[in-house]
Amino acid sequence: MDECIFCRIKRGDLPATVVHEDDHCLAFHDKFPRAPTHLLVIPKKHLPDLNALGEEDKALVSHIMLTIPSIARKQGLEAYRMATNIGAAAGQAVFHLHFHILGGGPLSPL
Ligand code: DGP
Repeated sequence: MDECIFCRIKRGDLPATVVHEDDHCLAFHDKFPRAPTHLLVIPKKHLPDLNALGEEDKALVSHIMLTIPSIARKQGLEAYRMATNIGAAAGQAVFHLHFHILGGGPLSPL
C-alpha cells in the first residue's frame, strides 16, 4: 500500500488537483485525461477493485455513489459517464478502487 499511487496521492505524497475531499473519499483530476473533464474518485480505504468490497463496505460505497453526482454538479457536468475498470484485461492499471468521471463534451459510445 505504501507504493500505491492513489494512497500516495491520498497522503499528499504525490501532487494531484483535488476537487473534493471528505472523511471517506477523495476526487482529483486524472493525470492523463481522456475527456475535457476526467476525474477520479477513490475511497480513502485501500481496496484493489470493486471485487474486493465486502459487507463492511456498504456504507462506504453508498457514500461514494451519493457523492459522485454532487462532485459532477460542482464541476458543471450536466452529462457524464462513470466507469470503473476491474482487472488488467479490462484496462485497470492502478489497483486502488477508483471511479472515472468523464464529461465536459461528447463521449464516444461504449
Ligand atoms: P485505470 O486504467 O482504470 O486503472 O485508471 C487509472 C487512471 O489513473 C488512468 O486514467 C490514469 C490515472 N493516473 C495514473 N497515475 C496517475 C497519477 O499519478 N496521478 C493522477 N492524477 N492520475 C493518475
